[in-house]
Amino acid sequence: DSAISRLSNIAGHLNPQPCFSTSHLPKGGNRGMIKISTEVSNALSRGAAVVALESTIICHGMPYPQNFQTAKEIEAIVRDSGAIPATIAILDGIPHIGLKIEELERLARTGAQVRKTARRDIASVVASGGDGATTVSATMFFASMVGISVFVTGGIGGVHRHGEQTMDVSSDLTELGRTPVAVVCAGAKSILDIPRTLEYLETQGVCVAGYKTNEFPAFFTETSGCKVSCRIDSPEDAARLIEANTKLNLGTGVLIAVPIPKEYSASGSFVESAIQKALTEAKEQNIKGSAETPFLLSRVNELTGGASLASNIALVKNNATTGSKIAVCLAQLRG
Ligand code: PSU
Ligand code: MN
Repeated sequence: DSAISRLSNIAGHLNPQPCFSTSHLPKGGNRGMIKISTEVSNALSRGAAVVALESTIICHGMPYPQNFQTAKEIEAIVRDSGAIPATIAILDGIPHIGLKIEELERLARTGAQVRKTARRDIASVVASGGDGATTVSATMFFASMVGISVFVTGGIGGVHRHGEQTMDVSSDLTELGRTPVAVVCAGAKSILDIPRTLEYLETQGVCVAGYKTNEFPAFFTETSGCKVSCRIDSPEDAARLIEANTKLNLGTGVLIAVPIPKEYSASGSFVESAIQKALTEAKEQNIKGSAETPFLLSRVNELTGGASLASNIALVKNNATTGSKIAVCLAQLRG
């Protein structure tokens, strides 16, 4: 299959960018297989704006059919903003960068049956030849591998509440500490311990930038009571920040936190009470580890009567608009 290129040949399709390096991959031999869609591959070789998108949000973050509808709309928003969308997932054991509509639909329909794939799961999903829905950590890994600098999602994982006892800290945070991709999100949900999440990001050396805000947003709400480490006020500001991070070879990701649009921000106490109830249920039912986030997301959605799903969809669309503008500015800056 000519569309499937050996990893060692990918570099030939790409415009060499300072951030793109395969040096972290094993040298020689079979470096594994990866499939980059023609559209994404062409965009990367032209140095055009490309926006990575994750697939856990499709399979584990939203129910069908809203997940399929939203995935299509997000790709359309990215295109309308002048960038090329690259949804990332593992299909039949092959990491895919850029999906066909049938592939998106297959993931959306199969939903939670698709294995949630964080960094630790990548090798096992590939080795077993199965399907994997990539989380923020796994999506960053593949985006960086092929030279995509901007990745749009809804919310990142973080330090879970009581994480100081359970040590349940999302690998999204360590990935941000080791992989130079800018992640555009609406902050972290208050199902997490937001102050400790930000402390951990500081430890990992991750720049957390507030987009037109000094406060780290809490996904459903614009504020969390926690300050960001820097503020940016335009896509140009964001592009300059990402480029500085790249040129300095810091090696870390950049987290760009965009508050949910005012008209969709759910009243804090409404969502908060649903979160408390979901957390209690998770504890009672002994739901832990990688099952916890999907459980809490779907319970909060049920308990808020779908209001949280509507807010979730609205904020991802808003992030797609902002993230695409950032990717376009970055491509211009890199000329
Ligand atoms: N938070 C959300 N929506 C999501 C996720 C997190 O508001 O869909 C998903 C993302 O894919 C994220 C992952 O990377 O959950 C984190 O899972 P964990 O907490 O198990 O690391
Ligand atoms: Mn976890």
